[in-house]
Amino acid sequence: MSWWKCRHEETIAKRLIRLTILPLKLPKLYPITDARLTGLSHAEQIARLSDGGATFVQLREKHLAPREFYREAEAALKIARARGVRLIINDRADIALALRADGVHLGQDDLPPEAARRLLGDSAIIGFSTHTVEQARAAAHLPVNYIAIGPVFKTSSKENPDPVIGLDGLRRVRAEIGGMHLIAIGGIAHLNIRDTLQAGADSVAMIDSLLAGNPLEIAARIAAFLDTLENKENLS
Ligand code: TZP
Ligand code: MG
Repeated sequence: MSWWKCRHEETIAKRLIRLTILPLKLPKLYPITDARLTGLSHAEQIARLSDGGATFVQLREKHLAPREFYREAEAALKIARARGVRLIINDRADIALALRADGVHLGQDDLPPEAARRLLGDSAIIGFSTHTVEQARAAAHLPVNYIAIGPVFKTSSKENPDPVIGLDGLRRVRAEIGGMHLIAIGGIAHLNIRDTLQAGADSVAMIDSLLAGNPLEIAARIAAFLDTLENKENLS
């Protein structure tokens, strides 16, 4: 088979895989857990985030062994299921599969999204982190449900973050990825949320703005962000 025909068939195969993934309506607010920042278990964080109205949460754990992360995720999923919260597991497609969580969030060095899709099936939610316009452009052809781009602004929640892409970078990504759901991450707060959405983000993912400070205030912080996001006048 010629090189050209082979590449052409590969492109068609990729498009067909993308077509089997049903478009999902994802919420505008995407909280991410952080056990060190809050001093709370992931299950407890899910409960507080859900008290404030969150319905879609990512479980992110960078310090535990896989077995401990599995146990934490298992407990968190019980709470999530009881409260109708969709739970996405960061990094670990194996843990998402074993627990039948709602999906997985993959980074550039994790399992390739195509492989995670084969493991988890068409109905799983698969998200993919990107840090540059080029990475986002390539990700638009992958069998994922959303692309995350960031850091958009300076962040203190990630070790060794990539360079910030700013609102201009976010706008360029929006222009490159067609209708793919785009989640902005990194340093999102009340003062920049409006500009972030106007630059083309469909949703905002946050750690610090929701979880730093008194854990008793987590639910109120979520509720305040949801209020801002639901009240279009705040955003236009
Ligand atoms: N990826 C890019 S920035 C970031 C991740 C996980 C951290 C986001 O946290 P914060 O506190 O909302 O900046
Ligand atoms: Mg990762």
